[in-house]
This record gives sequence, C-alpha cells and structure tokens, in this order.
Amino acid sequence: MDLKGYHMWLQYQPIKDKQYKKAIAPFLKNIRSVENSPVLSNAMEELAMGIKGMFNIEVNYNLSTEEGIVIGTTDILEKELGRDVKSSLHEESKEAFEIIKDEKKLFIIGNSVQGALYGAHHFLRSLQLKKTIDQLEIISSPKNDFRMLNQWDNFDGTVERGYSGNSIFFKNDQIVQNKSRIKDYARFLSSVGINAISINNVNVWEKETFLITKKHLAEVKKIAAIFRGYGIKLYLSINFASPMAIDQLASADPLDENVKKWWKDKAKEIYQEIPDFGGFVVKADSEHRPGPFFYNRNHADGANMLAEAVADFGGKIIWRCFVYNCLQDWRDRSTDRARAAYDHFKPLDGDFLDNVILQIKNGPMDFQVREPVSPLIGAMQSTNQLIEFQVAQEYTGQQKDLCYLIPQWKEVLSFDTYHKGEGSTIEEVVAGNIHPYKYSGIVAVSNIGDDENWTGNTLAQANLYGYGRLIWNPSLTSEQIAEEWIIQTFGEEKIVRETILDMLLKSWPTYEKYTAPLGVGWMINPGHHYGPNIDGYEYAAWGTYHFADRDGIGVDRTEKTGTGYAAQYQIENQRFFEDLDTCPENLLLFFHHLPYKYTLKSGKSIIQHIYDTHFEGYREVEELIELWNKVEAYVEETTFNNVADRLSMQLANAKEWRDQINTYFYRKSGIKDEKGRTIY
Ligand code: GCV
Repeated sequence: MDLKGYHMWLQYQPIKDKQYKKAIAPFLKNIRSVENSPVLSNAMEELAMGIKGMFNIEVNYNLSTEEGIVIGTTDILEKELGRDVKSSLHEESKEAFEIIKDEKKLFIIGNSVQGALYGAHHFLRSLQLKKTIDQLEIISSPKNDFRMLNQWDNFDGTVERGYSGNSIFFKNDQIVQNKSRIKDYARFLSSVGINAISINNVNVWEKETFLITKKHLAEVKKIAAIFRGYGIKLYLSINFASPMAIDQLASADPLDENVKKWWKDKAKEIYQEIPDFGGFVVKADSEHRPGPFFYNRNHADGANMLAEAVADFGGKIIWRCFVYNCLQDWRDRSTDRARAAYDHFKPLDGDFLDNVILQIKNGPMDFQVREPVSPLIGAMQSTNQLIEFQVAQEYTGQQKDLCYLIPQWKEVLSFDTYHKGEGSTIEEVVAGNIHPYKYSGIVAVSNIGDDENWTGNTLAQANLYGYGRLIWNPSLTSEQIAEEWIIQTFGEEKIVRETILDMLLKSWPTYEKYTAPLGVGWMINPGHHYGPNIDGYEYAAWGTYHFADRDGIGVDRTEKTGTGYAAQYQIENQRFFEDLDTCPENLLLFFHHLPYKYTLKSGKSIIQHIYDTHFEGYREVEELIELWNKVEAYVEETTFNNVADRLSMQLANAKEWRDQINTYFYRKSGIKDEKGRTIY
C-alpha cells in the first residue's frame, strides 16, 4: 500500500508470483481501443497504469500485433474486426460488459463505452486477485440501474457528517480550481460501478443555492465533464425556495405560474451548459428546509413542478422522503417518527410524474446501527423508488470506531416485503423487478473528504468499495467483498488478509453491542451524534426514543396497543414483528415496550442482557486492537498508526457507552441487589 492510502483499492501492487506473471504477461503488452471516446481513453489509461503497477510492463499501443487486449463496444468492435466476437452481450443491459479470450487476444467489450470501462476495471481487479485466464472470462451486468452517491458537501468546504476532512469540491465559497482529486475520485467510483453523483449537500443553505446560477455553472460544467469521462452523471441538490432566494420572486409555490416558468428557464440554462445533466436532488419540508407544505401543497405538487421543468431534457427529480415532525413532544407517545415517511408518501402513490424518483432511507428512522427496513420501500407500486444507505458513519462510529457496513446493507436487501407475495425482497424491489418502476436503484451518502486517505480511518475505505460492489452485484457476500478489498488495498499476505477480514466482519456486531441494545437507538449526543447521551438526541425533544420508565423500556409500535407502525408492513411482517415469539430480539425494543425483567431467549432478563452486552462490546474492541497489532509488521507505518489511533478512541468510546448505559438503566429500573440496594 502507498504510504497513506491515497490510492485506496487501486494500488496496483506488484504481483510476485512468477508463474502467474508468465502466464498472463503475453496478453498485457499491447492494448488497443477500437473507437475514440473520453470514457475509453480513461479505460486505456487505467489499463496502462494497472499493468505497469502489477506487472511492470509498459504497454504499447501497437495496433498490428497479434497478442493483446482489445477494448470497445460490441457493435463497433465487430465491425472493426469484420467478424463476430461471439458475444452474448446483446441480451444484457446497456452498462454490461464481457471479457472474452479469443486465441491470443482478450476482448473487453461493453454494450456502451461505460460498460467497457467497467470491464477494464473488472479485468484489473481480477489480475490483482490473480484470477487465471479462464477465470477472466465473464459476462456481467449491474443489478441496479441507479448506482448513486450523494455528497453532503457545503460551499464553505465543510462536509455535513463528514469525518475525513473537508470537501474535495468546494473551498471558501468557491468550486475548487484544482480538480485532480475529483478525477481520482471519479476513477475510484467508476472502478466499482457508480454511475451518478450529486456533489452538494441536500441541506442547501444560502450560498449553495447559487450553484445553479451563471456565476458557478461554468465550473460545475467542468466537474460534470470529469465525471462524464468515467460514466458518472452529475446531479445537484437544490433549494426549493430558489426562485425567491435567487430572483426575489414573491413565492416558491409549485402551482404558481411564475414559479413554474422560473424553474423551466433555470433548467434550460443548466442544460445548455451540461446537456447530460442528471437532474435535481431535493430535500423539502424536512428538518426546516423549505418545501410545498408552506403553500398547502403536497410532495407530488412540489416534485412534479420540478419534473416538468427538466422533463424535456431527460432530467430526473430525486425527491427525498426523510420527512418527519421535528418537534415531537416527549409526553406524547402516540406520535411516532418511524411512521412519518409512509404516512406522508404512501397516499400519493400514482400522483408523481414518471421522471420523479423517491429516495427512501433504508430504515424508518435515520441510519441507526439497527432498525427495521422502511415499510415504504416497495409499498408504492406506481412510484419510482431508490433506497438510501449511509456510507458515512454518522451513527455507526463516525469513522473512528470500526464498523464494516456491508453486512447491514445485505440484511436490508434480503428483507422480504411480501408486496407481491413471498420473494418480494428489497433487493428485487429496488432493482425494479417487483413493480414496473421506470427508474430505481440505490443511493448512499458518501464518506470521503480531502484527508490524504479519503476516509479518515483507512479501514472505512472498505465501506465505500463495498457499497459499489454490492449494488452492482448484491449476490456477493460480505466476506467476498471484504477479501477483494483487502487484497487490492493491502496485498495478499495471509496474515493480513485473515486478520483484517476478521476485524471487519466482527465490527458491526461489536459496535451494536455497546451502543444499541435490542434495537434501541438514538442514545447519542445531540448535534454531532457521537458518544452516548441517553436522553440527548435533539429531535426527540427531551430525549427519549427509548421510552424507558420505571416499568420498562422500548417503544410499543404494535397495532393493538402501540403506535400502529407495525401495520405499515404487509400482514406477514406485521405479525412477525408484533408477536413477541417471532420478533427478532435485535429489534425487540424497537417494536415493544417491555419490563426490565422480561426474559429473553437466552434466559437472561433484558436488564442483564444490556449489562452483559455492553461489557462484551468493550472486550471485543480490546480484541480488535489485539488483532490490528498482529499486522503491524505488514502495514505501512502511517496506515498502521492511523487505524491504531482510531481503535484507541473506539476503546474509550466503548467504555463511555458501557458505563453510561449500564448505570442509567439500572437506576431507571430501580432494580435492587440481594441486599436491597439499588444497583448502579
Ligand atoms: C443532511 C440526519 C442528519 C442530518 C442530515 C439528515 C438528512 O438528520 O443528522 O445531518 O442532513 O439526516 O438525511 O437529510
């Protein structure tokens, strides 16, 4: 690995295995592209870079040689060669690729130039993983059409929920002039198949509002061009009240003709600069952001007005469903934030135009370490949907604590919604296979910044890598993805592979043990959201999303006696969650309010379980530290120290959680020891 981890998983480490090198090298000396396109030039550049790094071969572009790699799109390749390359790509999606060995040549073929670029990356990854020539042959098509990232970058250069330095896009209220990091970011993203990005925070503050004006569009255009070269479409987050903020219109009412015209003109202006502009990401009527509610309009009115403005240009409106009442009264246990997205959006099914896509967080709350799958996903048959994950670890350790998130996302994707009977998993819903969505897929909040290693904690790179790999191919296992990442990043030394794999796979359960017992989340410090504060979360108004009182703990979300949230699921899931016998214990207190002495399947009481898991979690962090120490001799010093420092912060964090949570709940429960003393 390079000194500080800048090259992430595109390290292209020298391959030492002589036999392997001998078998592969003949194919690597010449590369040739059969057509001119910026995307293919980037693919060629990457191939040359990778081959040089791994095999120390300077490729040449000698077109007449017999041996080598030929890259291009199916049709042109066949025309150029004057023969069929026996590709079966025609039946696959636009972004699919195929690698075929044909005597002394290797063809990397895409159904589009983007597909060919993905093929080049797959090829390089396979070489680093030392796949044999036969194993190189593959046909691959992404499961999801939309594979997007949201940056939460602000114009002043800060990043909301950023744990890796400042923005690579903005600095001091300007777009950065030196765009070399943006190009590298585009390389990393394309290597795992990301095809769309929004570059500014969904909270569009005053200055960011002006990104869509002449003053900034010329620079935005340059960023769009960089991403285009890697098959990535650019989107911008917008302020719903832009017509008022930018041109002093009297209102932003979506049904006002002046407002409609303003957005149409704005769309025209943007598309003149960036003809393939993706469209707008919109956070409206959410956490104090403006939106249609102010004018007594609904979300469909707001989204459709924007959708009409961009429709002629092929633009999309990505409308977020993170809408809830921020001012919940703590005495009112019937208002349930978990219900909010479904309650707001489900009744609008069928009302949205077909270039609107709803963006729905994976859980009903907010990227907690444990929460059920949002019941809204798949519940709207006639409205395009994207599921939203958070690669940034806002509530999962903030890239100080280790938390490999792929197992969490896999669990979400495998959840059966039963919307069209058994097998209607989230994976199939968002891939557009359950309802006939025109557009669907997956989006996530990115975790990068301008830290040398991009992600603060170098091990957090695994989440960004894994996100891309998983959404291209959800059937990959968490282990496979982690192993791929480790070998490309750290090399193939057995002890390094096994140890880091072990650390990654243990990390989510460990984090859960000391932070979120039995599905209770939110016990975090207000504002920055790191570290324990049992009654602290700002939007729970005096605290409690855990509803702990002297009688018990947890939120009753059943239909019969609780908030009714469980009834937002199909009946199979409603019953499953409502029945204490079937409700998964890791979500028990998310769905039920139970006495502290309620007995779990383990035979332990809830209070004992909370106590024990908090000690276990702490101990497991100590084990993570021991594991990391095992690889000291094999990892660059800077990276070793980077992770070691964070692990020691994690240990302090786990201790604080353990002691605060255990003390609090023992005190709350009033449980006494055998001598009649309150335990805490
Ligand atoms: C961008 C949570 C975060 C906010 C974030 C919001 C959202 O509330 O704490 O920082 O705002 O989610 O997803 O819009």
